[in-house]
Amino acid sequence: MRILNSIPKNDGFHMPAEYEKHYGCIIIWPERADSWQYGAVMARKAFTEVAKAISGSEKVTVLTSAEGYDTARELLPENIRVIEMSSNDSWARDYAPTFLKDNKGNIRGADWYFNAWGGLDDGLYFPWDKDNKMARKICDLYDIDVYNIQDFVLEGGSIHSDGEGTVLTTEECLLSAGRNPKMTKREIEKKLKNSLGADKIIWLKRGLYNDETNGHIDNICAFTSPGEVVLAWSDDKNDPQNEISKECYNILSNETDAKGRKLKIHKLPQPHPIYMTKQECDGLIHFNGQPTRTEHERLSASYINFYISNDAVIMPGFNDKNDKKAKEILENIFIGRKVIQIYARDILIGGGNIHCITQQIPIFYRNPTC
Ligand code: KQY
Repeated sequence: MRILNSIPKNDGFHMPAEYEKHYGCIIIWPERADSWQYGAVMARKAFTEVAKAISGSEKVTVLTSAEGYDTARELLPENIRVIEMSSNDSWARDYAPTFLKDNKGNIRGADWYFNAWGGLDDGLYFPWDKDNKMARKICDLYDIDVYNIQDFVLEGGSIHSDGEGTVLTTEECLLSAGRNPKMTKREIEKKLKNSLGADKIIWLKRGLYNDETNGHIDNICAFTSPGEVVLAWSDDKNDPQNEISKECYNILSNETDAKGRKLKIHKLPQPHPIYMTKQECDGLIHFNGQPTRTEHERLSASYINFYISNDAVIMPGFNDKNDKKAKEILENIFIGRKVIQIYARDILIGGGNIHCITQQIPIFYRNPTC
C-alpha cells in the first residue's frame, strides 16, 4: 500500500456507481451499548441477515473488535470472513474507504477525515479516532493504495455517484458547521470533483426529516442507473417529509447530469413515521450521562437506505404497510436483481440502515494479497 497525496481526478481515478460490479463488501460488527440496544443482540442478528444476503454474490468481510469476535464467528457463516480491527462503532459506509477506480481496472481508496458526523459542534460521539483510522487500515488489509484526504471531513453516506461523472449530495450535510466550515460551497464542490473524479455535483438542499447525520444523501435519494434516481416520497401534508421530498423533486427535475441527461425520478413511498419505544430506550446505555435516544423520538426510517449487490438489492423493512409497495417499486426498477427485504428496525435504532452499515469494494483486476 502507498499513501498518496496527489489528486485522484488527475490520476485518472473516479468513484464508480454502486450498481457496477463489486468484488466484495465490508461490514463492521455492532457492539456499542449506547448505539445498539440490549447488548446489540438484535442488531447482530439483523447485521448477520444483511451479510448473508450480500454474500450470495460477493465476498463479505466483517470487521470486529476482539470482544466481538466470538459472537461474529458464531453467527456468521463460514463463507464470510471475520477479521479483528478496532473501531468506535459500526458504520462502514461512512468510514471504510470510498473506493475509486481507473479505466484499467485498478482501484484505490479515499481516506477522508471522519469526525462522527459533526465533531465537537454536533457530532454524535467522542472519540472517533479508531473509526477515522479504518479507511487506511482497510486499504492496508487489501494492499490497495490510499489517497490521504484527511484535510477534508466527509462520510461515504453523504455522496452517491452515477459512475459517469455525476455526484449527488446535500447542502444540509456538506455545508454544516461541523464538517468543513472554513470552505465555501464552491471550494467544497471543487474538492469533491477532484477527489471523486466527477464533473457535476447535484446539490439537494435537505436530507430526510430528523436524520441525525445532517441529512445524508443515502437516506433520501440514490442513483439506480445512469440518468435515473429513486427519491424518498411522502404524500402526507402533515408530515414535514412531504415538503422536503417536493423540494428535492423540484431540484432533480430541473437538473441535468454530467452527460447532459434529464433525470428520471422514481418516487419511493416512505414508511409511516416510526418512533422509539420506552422499552427500546431502556436497552441503551447513556453516553456522557445523556440518553442517545428518547421515548417517542422519530427515527429516520427510509426504504432508500438499500445496498445494491451484484445480484440483489438488500432493502430495509419495518413491518409497515408500505413495505410491500416499496419492494415492488424497487423490483420494477432493478430488473435482473432480486430484491431482498430484511426487517431492519434494530439497525434503524442505531441511526442508519443497510446502506450505512455496508461499503462495496469494486471488482479489481488483481487478487487481494490478504
Ligand atoms: O450513516 C449513518 N446514517 C449512521 C449514523 C449513525 C449515527 C450514530 N448513532
